[in-house]
Amino acid sequence: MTSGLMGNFDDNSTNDLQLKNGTILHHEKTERHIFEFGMTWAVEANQSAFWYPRGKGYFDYSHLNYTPKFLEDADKGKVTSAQQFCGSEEEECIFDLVFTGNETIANHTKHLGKVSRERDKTLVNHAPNISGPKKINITANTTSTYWLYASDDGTFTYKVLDGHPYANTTMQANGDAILTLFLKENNPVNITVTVVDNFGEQATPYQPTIVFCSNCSRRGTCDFGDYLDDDRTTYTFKYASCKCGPYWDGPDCEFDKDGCATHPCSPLRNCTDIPADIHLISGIGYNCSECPKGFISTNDGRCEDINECNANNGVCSQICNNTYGSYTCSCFQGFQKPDDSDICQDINECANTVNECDQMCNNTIGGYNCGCYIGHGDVKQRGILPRNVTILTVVIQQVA
Ligand SMILES: [Ca+2]
Ligand SMILES: [Ca+2]
Ligand SMILES: [Ca+2]
Ligand SMILES: [Ca+2]
Repeated sequence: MTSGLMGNFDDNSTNDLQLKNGTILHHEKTERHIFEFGMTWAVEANQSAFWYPRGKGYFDYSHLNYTPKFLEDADKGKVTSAQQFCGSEEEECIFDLVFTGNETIANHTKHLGKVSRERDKTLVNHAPNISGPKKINITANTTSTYWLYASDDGTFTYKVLDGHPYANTTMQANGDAILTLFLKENNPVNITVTVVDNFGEQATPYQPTIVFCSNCSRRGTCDFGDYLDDDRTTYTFKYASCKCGPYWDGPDCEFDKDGCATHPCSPLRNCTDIPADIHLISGIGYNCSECPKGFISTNDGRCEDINECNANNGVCSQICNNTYGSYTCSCFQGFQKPDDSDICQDINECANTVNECDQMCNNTIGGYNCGCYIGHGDVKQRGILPRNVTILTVVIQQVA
């Protein structure tokens, strides 16, 4: 434990003034007592640890016989009038006025005392603190409010450093403040707020990250947890994405959503988008066309080929061939049909070179016969016997 002129640092203020001989000055410590206490600790010539210039020594720097003036010994009337002149708390001023009688000196002392006390207060002053939410969500053209908190060992006021005129603060009786924000434009802004205490000392400024939402064209909702990949983004200013719902699309819900984008219709059906304002009412975002001609819609919405041959033979007179999306009609052998008709008609083989008859040709429905003139060998002998051909003997009358 330390001891001596500076006390003994035992957290007990009643035993601080201990004389060198061990006596403790307890009560009613007058200025004289305190002076005498100090003098008991005065260093003697053989105890000095100082180095002195050549030719000088301890006694050149010690005035052991000097006794200062003590206010308690002064004339009481002078003290009272000095107290009135200086103010009862201004001890330095009172002392100087009592012993010099000079008001100019006393006033100067008073001024120095004041400056000194102010400096002391500044030295022990603590800087204020400010805090608030790290992230602030702002929707365009909408007022947002957040709480700010500050603390200090004295009084303080809030001050918006950056962000005028978008941000302002309203201090509450308990020292907290409401930060009110209103942003119209969507270009990045910085908002910094601080508090300044009664000594003019400023807190480390509070600067939140702002997440700004365009308001999604008033067609969707802001997603403040999901940022847009916007070139204007800064460390403290982000852009919230929009959830546009089923009707609208785009970063700001500015586009009509294409209901056909996900190809909702079955193959062969055409998809037509329905405009958002109608979609909003009907709840339907697209239209699927009917199945094309030759197809029929199944229960699950697919388009299935119609087998036209199942009904009335497809209106074909002879052979019906189903195809994907249509059908064709064709004819048995010996029949043919014009391109523009489904009706098969007999081919008159005798009227063209199709027949293989040597002498006589007789057309039949679906075929033809060959015959020979009288006296000529039969067909077999000629080795020519076309299919569907019967032997026919015909008498040719000579025309006179
Ligand atoms: Ca302070
Ligand atoms: Ca649409
Ligand atoms: Ca078909
Ligand atoms: Ca024929």
